[in-house]
Amino acid sequence: MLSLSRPLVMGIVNVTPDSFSDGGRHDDPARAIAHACDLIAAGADIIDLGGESTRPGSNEVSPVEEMRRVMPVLEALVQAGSVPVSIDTRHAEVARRAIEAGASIINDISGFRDAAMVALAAECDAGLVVMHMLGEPKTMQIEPLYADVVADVRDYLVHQAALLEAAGVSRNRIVIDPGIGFGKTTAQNLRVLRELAQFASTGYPVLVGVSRKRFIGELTQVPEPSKRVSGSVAMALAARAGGAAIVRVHDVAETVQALRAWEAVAEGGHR
Ligand code: HH2
Repeated sequence: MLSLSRPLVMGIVNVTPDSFSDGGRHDDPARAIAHACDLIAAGADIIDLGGESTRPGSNEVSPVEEMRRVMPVLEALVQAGSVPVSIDTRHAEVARRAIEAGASIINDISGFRDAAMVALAAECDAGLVVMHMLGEPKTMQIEPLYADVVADVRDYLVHQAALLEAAGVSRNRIVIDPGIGFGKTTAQNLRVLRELAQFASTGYPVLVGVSRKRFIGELTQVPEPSKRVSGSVAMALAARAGGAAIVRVHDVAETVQALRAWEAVAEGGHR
């Protein structure tokens, strides 16, 4: 099991033609594997492998196509064995194949809504990331409404975690994620980040994914996602300050360096 005594960096590898930031760059297995190796060399503690873009407005990809994209990469990374591999999927068939092939974490952006995903979670011993998303990627950004975004999202995550525990999953396998950008306006994303301590105080480790997201572009007026690195690093530090245990990022080297520096001040680590 991964230790959470220091913040962990989860490096993103999207084997997709259409992810919002790196779509089409690693959609061939050899390129995806090389990119993952670069992220590991840059200090990634975990690789999060995805075969479906879930950017706002995207269409669902079939599990067969998703497996075709991710499995060769997953197998190579598991064989290399340097860091745990997380499978970013909302499809139980894909998660099952990935676990059978040696993935250590299921990262489900639909928050284990699917009973088949809950059953799989109960059968295996993988780590589980339970993320909040309002509805579906296709429609989630159309007027997202909450009574209170922080309380609603936190209560939902605690409810989903309890559902997993009731199915037999031990609490220490669960990580919660408020799902920045998944059915949330810029103001709602900022409120969640500002009040992240309310998620951390549930007792579950918190994962935050802000990397290169649209709201950073909006706040900093940078339309091109790959140019949002500094804004993303700043947001990752804000998440860490709010108690995030894991940050999910594209720019691993930059984030690792920033976290080390921040940590030295915050924790008085380097004496
Ligand atoms: N964000 C994305 C995908 N998966 N998983 C978790 N747990 N948290 C997140 O915030 C999160 C996630 C979206 O980012 P990306 O993978 O870069 O883009 P796309 O969905 O277009 O592939």
